[in-house]
Amino acid sequence: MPELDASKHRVRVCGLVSRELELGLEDLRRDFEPHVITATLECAGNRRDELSFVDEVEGTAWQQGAIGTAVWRGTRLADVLRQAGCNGDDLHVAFEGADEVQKEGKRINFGGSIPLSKAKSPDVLLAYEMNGTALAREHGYPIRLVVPGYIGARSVKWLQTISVQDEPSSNFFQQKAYKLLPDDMDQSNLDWHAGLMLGELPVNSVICIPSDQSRLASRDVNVSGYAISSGGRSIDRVEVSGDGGRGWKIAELKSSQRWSWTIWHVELELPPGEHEIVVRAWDSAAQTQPARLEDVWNFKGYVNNAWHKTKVTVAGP
Ligand SMILES: Nc1nc2c(c(=O)[nH]1)N[C@H]1C(S)=C(S)[C@@H](COP(=O)(O)O)O[C@H]1N2
Ligand SMILES: [Mo]
Repeated sequence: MPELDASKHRVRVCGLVSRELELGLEDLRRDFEPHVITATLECAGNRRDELSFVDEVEGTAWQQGAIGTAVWRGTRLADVLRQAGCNGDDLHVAFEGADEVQKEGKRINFGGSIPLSKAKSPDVLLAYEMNGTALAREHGYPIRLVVPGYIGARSVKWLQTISVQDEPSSNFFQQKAYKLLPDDMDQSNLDWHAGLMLGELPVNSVICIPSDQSRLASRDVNVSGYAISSGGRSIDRVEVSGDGGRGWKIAELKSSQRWSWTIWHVELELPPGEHEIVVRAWDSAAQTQPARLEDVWNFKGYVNNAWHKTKVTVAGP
C-alpha cells in the first residue's frame, strides 16, 4: 500500500479533454461541491470459495464477506470531467492508482476503466472520506474512486490518474484479470480475449446468520443476511427455504438506500435434524439468481450469484 502525502499528492486528469487538470485534496474540497452517498462495494471474487466445490478456481478463496458498505463523501467525477471539458459519446474513463505490482515481468500500476456514461452519473465519486473521517490508508488515502454497482476493482484506490479515452483501459486488471471466461476454459486453454470485461454486478443474496455447519439448540431459527441488486435497482423480494429450495418463505426487508445492500431477516421453524437453508433475491427488474453453482462456474471464480446455501443441524429432543 502506498503511503501518500495528501499535501503533495495530485490526481492528473488527461486524455480526450480540453483542459488537463492536476487536482490535490484541497482543490477537491475547495472548488467542488461535496456529495455523500452510502454505497456497497463488492469484490468480483466474493463467494469464489463455493465455486471450488464444482471445479478448480484460481484466486483468493473468499467466502461471502468480500463486500462492505460505507458512507462516502467526495467530489462527483462528473463535476471534475465537466471542468476538464470532455465531450463525445462512447468513450471510456480509465484510472490508475499509485500502487505498483509485478505482472508479466513488468512493474505496473493498478488500473481499470468504466464507460463515460457511468462516469458521468451523479453517484460516482472521488471519495476523500469514509464513514465521516479521512480515508484510511488501506481504503485508498487520500483519494479513491467509488463506482457504486460495479465490481470492487473499478473503485481504484490511491487514485492518481484519470484519463478519457476511446478504448477501455489497457491495464492488466481491465484486459486480463476481472474477465468472465467461458465455462469450458481453464489454465490449459486460457485466452483472455474470450473473456467478458466485468463491470456491473449481478443480483445476489447471502445468508450471514446462522453460519454454515451450525448446531442450533432451538427449532425457531432466525435467518438473516444481505441482498444486493443490479444496476442500482431495488431489492423487492427475498425468499428463504428451509428445505433445500423446495418451499420458500418471504423475508422481511430493511429499507435501504439506492446503492447499498438490503439487510433481510426471516424466522423459520425447523424440526430436529439436518437442514439446508437457501436464499434467493429478486430486484425491481424481476431479475433473480441462478439455482446452481454449476451454472455460474468460471475458472477465475468471478461474480458467483448462485442460490446461497447453509447447512444447519437442529438439536433433537
Ligand atoms: N489502487 C488499487 N485500487 C484497488 C485495488 C488495488 O489493488 N489497488 N483493489 C480493488 C479491489 S479488487 C477491490 S475489491 C476494492 C476493495 O476495496 P477496499 O479495500 O476499500 O475494501 O478495491 C479496489 N481498488
Ligand atoms: Mo476485489
